[in-house]
This record gives sequence, C-alpha cells and structure tokens, in this order.
Amino acid sequence: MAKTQKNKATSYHVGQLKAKLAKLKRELLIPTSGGGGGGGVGFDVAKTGVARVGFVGFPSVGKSTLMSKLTGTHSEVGAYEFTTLTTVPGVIQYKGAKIQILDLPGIIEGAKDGKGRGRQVIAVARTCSLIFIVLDVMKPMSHKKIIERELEGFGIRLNKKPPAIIFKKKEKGGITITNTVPLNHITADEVKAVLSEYRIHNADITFKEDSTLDDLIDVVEGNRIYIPCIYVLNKIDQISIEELDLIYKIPNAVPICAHHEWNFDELLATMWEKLDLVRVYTKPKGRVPDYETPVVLTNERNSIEDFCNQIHKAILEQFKCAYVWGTSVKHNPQKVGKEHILKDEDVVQIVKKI
Ligand SMILES: Nc1nc2c(ncn2[C@@H]2O[C@H](COP(=O)(O)OP(=O)(O)OP(=O)(O)O)[C@@H](O)[C@H]2O)c(=O)[nH]1
Ligand SMILES: [Mg+2]
Repeated sequence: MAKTQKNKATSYHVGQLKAKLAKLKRELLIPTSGGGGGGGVGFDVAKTGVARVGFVGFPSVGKSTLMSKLTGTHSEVGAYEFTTLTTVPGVIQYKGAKIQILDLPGIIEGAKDGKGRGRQVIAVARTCSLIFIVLDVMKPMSHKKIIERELEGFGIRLNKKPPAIIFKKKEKGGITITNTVPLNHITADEVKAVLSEYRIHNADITFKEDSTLDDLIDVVEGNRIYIPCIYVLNKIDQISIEELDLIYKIPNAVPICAHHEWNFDELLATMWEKLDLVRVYTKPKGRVPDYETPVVLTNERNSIEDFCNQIHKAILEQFKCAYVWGTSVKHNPQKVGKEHILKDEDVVQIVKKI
C-alpha cells in the first residue's frame, strides 16, 4: 500500500486494500480455540470502584513497583523479566473516588497475535477506563510505538475521540456521501471501495470532520474502544536533567521514579484529569452538604438518575425532583428532573414524593 502512488486511478484500489486489512485484523481479534482472546482464568478480575486503570508495558519496566508504591498492594517485583504472571488488582482512593488499579503481566512484541500471554493482557486492557503505558527511560523510546501498535491491533484507540462520521445503512438508494467540512484525505471512490469490500451498497454517510479512510473503517467495523492513556516514563533516577527535559516534551507523558516515588503527585493529577470523573455531593434537606464522601459518577453516566441509582436502587421510585447547586445549572439552586446532567462538584438535594 505504501508503494502505491495515490491518484484517481489507484484510490479505489487503496480503499479496498485498507478494508481488506481491517477485516483480517478483526479475524485476529476473534479468540481461537482455548479462549485465547478472553480474560482466561484468573486473568480478568471483578470490577470495583468507579474506574479502572490498567498498567501495560514490556517486562521489567517497573509496573509492579509502581503498583505497590501507589496502592500499598503487594505485587511481586523482580529483576528478571515476566515476574508478574497474572492480573494483580489494587485500589487507590483519590479525591474521594475509589479507583481500581490493575498490574498486568509484561507483554512483548507480537502480543496481539498470540505471543506470550499478550492477548489476555490486552483483552483486560480493553476493559479499562484509562491505560498507563509504562516505559523504561533507559530503553529505546521506539518501545512506545510498539506497545501502541499492539493495543491498536486489538481495536483499542488511545487518546482519540470516536470519529465524527455518521453512518447509516439502508435498504436501497445507493451510497450517499455528504460532508460538512472539506475532505482532504479521502475521495468518494475510496469510500465506495471500502464499503463495497464490506458488501455495503446502500448507505448514507456524513463526514463531520476531515476524516481518514482508517476513521471510516473504524466506524464501519464498529468494535473500537476509545481509551485515554498516559505514558508513564519510569526510572528517571537513571537519567540526567537534560534527558529529563527532552522526555518531558512527549505529549501525555509523565516522567516518574517508581522506586523513590518521584513525581507521583503529577501522575495522580494527570490520572484524575484523564478519568474525567464527576463528584457529586449530597445535601440532606436543611443541612450542609456532605463534602467528605462524594458520589462519584463517570462522564458517560452522570444524570440525576445515575446519581440516585448509585446511592440506592429504590430512590428513583420515590423521586419527585431535585435541587442542584453548581456549574451544571444557571440558578443556584435550580429545580431539575431525573434527566439532568451533572458536572463535577455539583451539590444535589433529592425531593421525594410524599
Ligand atoms: N532504577 C530504578 N529501577 C526500578 C524503578 N522501578 C522499578 N525498578 C526495578 O526494575 C525491575 C523490574 O521491576 P518490576 O516492578 O518487577 O517490573 P514489572 O514491569 O512489573 O516486570 P514484569 O512483571 O516482569 O512485567 C526491578 O529490579 C525494580 O527494582 C525505578 O524507578 N528506578
Ligand atoms: Mg510485574
């Protein structure tokens, strides 16, 4: 594909090839016999807390050291590779939220294709709300790209929003392509080639951003998972200040030293920012809000209804309305219904039916 010159005559061909490749990659995702793609015994652990952070990286980069220092949960640390052989869960409490931390076994290149226990590790990574890609600063930075490629090969998209493409299949009428912005990376021919590879001959597609063919394929495939990611650059005790200045330029990276617990404050603050959680304080009638123990919601499930369900399933049955103070409302307080969407640090008082 890289060797094909891009022009009108070849664009259909390129689209076809890209789609073919995506379909083959999907076949790799489907577990082969023996449940290789699933969690596997002892691999996936029960979810606890409002969010889950998974550590992914090559062996011996310091994942278990970081886990032990952050959570106080012991995870075996070894100078040899593949010390950790299964998922080790731990919990940290940060800003009133319980966050589950998963120390995962080291992966190697080719993990997504079934090398080592990589498939199982990456399958667990797919269930995380945030991924820490842990890298050893003494090792080549090309490792970053290798890990990213492994995760991407498993349908994980890092630090990326779902493509702004609306795709609707229909019964007849052919392919209709509309775009609200100019498209610089794709032609109608290529779009048609991709769709015909998927045997889609009737559909409406609207591009709301300057998309690529890969974006389109992600939408058609539909099984992509969009997960935020932090590059944790470990072992900075081994490098000079000049080298540190250089690695600080990497986007979404936090340099640390797990061993001496250096820069954990920045790591936790960045984690919090990426998790994008919503803390809501409850206010019993006639009393001050409880600022000690917030109800923590995720940015996808943050309505008054989600808030009620988080406290107790039975609350909704008696729900009449709610008063909200904070940034999600114009007036303080404002009367709202159960569809109202809450923002971080709002205060809520529930009014029950009598
Ligand atoms: N110099 C230095 N060494 C560290 C640091 N953190 C961890 N190490 C060492 O790196 C080695 C590997 O650490 P682990 O925490 O077991 O690494 P891991 O990523 O969990 O390894 P696997 O479980 O095999 O994938 C150990 O010898 C640690 O003591 C650090 O901040 N600085
Ligand atoms: Mg380990």
